[in-house]
Amino acid sequence: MAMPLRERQYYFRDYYDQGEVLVLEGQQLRCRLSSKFSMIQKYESPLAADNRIVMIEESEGEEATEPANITLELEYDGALKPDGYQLEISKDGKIIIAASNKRGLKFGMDALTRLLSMEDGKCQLPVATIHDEPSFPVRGIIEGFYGTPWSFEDRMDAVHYIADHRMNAFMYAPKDDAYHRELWREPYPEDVFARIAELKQECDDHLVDFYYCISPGNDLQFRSRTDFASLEAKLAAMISIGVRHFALLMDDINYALSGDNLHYLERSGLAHAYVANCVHTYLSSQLPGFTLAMCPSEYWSYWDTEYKRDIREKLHADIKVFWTGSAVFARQIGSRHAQDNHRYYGHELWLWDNIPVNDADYDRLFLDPVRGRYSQLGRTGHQAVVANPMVQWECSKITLNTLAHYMWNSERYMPELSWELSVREFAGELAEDMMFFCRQNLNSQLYNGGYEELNEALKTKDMGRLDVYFGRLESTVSRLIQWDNSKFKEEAGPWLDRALADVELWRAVRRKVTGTGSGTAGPGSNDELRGRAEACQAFKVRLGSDPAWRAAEAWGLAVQEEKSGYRLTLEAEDVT
Ligand code: 14T
Repeated sequence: MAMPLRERQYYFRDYYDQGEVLVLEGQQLRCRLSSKFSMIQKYESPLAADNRIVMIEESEGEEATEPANITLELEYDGALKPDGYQLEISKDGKIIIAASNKRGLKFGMDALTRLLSMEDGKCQLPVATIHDEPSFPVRGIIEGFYGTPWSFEDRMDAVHYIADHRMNAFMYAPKDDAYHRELWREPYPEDVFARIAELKQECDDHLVDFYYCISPGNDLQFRSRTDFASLEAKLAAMISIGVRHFALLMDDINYALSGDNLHYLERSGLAHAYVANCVHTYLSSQLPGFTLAMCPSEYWSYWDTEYKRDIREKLHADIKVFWTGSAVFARQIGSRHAQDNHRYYGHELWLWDNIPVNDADYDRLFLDPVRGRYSQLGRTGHQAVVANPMVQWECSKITLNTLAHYMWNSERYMPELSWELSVREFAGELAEDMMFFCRQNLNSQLYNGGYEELNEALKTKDMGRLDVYFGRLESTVSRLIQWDNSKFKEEAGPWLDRALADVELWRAVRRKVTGTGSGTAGPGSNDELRGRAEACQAFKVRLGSDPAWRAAEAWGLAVQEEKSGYRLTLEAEDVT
């Protein structure tokens, strides 16, 4: 199906057409390629990711079996921002893609793929002009959470996901990869290192920048030569497999200096600037071009401090500084905080966005869109936005897709529309069910209002509405359980099962309060209620909307004990 006009206008920064359509014979776009982008023509071959688009070699003398049906010209345009592109599809069957780097060409080709549709066995393209450029030069994912790190399969998939969503960076920083933090001095075991090398290669093949991040802050002796040698060796190993982008992370450590560190370095800001500068010097001696970012220990406050001043004054000007917006999980990152912190840190800022990470809420899934980020963050010193995802990679895709929209065009970002598009891309025909499930699983760090329809029904203790709600929950979840995305089912399985346990608890509550059923056992009894409640409690996970316990609470059958814990209040068998 052709991409609807509304989506084209949202997805591309500038999109113009006059409603004209170019119809081409055949089921494929067969391109006669002429490149002025580069003399090295093989650059262009990996760019066509879709088998509906093929490049035709029309060498002299021999005729190609099937002739080209379009001319594709690739051009270099230095006025375009890195990763940006211009795409022109004209009436006379000529397509021009201009870009200032390879990634821009790739995104131009991806745009062409999105616009291409098949109608009656023929190719259709809108006669259109597109000008598309990103809001931030660096856009991506930082695997930076606590808990079980992603598998290498997940990471490979994440790299493809990044490349397919106009992002360009994968940052490797799993807190519980021992060699990243705890044992930062130790080299990687050979087999793990081989996997990292494969991952880096996959990044190269998909035009994604691989960042290796290291967190030595827990026990680094800042002036120790052996410690710095360990750090160098770790970086050297990465350099040997072609890594050019690095970050030094000083977050979540006890950063008060003691012993020699205190004696020689005086303040932690000076110490952190010092070691980052040493790394910078080392990298300069090894590579003509590289990126170095650092995450300060004070990465989440919105006020100025002595620590920030030391970073501002002493950190090498080329080193980028991460921050998360205020309070680690920033509900809002507005122009004021952004501007202030840009001044306080005095360096290019990189937003480490703690969305949709759930390592502080291991019992929850977060499936809502990013909200509350300043639309012009890119104009207040921010050159990067990277998202810290959930332990569950597949489930992170919904939120990450909305973040990718924000990263590409923050000025136009619309959370609800992005959510809808992302859910549709993720779940296809099951989009409606998925959206309902998403709405039960909103990010508790950003929002804690529950699910609207449920709230209303609970407020008025409207059994009819609650029946409808729980009926919908049951049928939705039953369909999701039968869906053939096995990865989703594996990750979200506990939450899907928990939803069904909630439905059963609701039914027990309902029978209890309406007095259907009788006796001390069986339907409507306290025993039944206890059994269903225990079944819910046995889960380590819960829906954000917490429907069944809240229903029990509404009828005085349960009380909330702590953030997520409920207890039945049945004392004797005669409670009604
Ligand atoms: F470096 C940072 F920008 C950052 O966010 N660091 C960690 C991060 O690894 C973690 O995934 C994230 C979400 O929990 O928050 C930071 O870690 C924290 C933050 C806290 F507020 C750990 C404990 C906290 F109390």
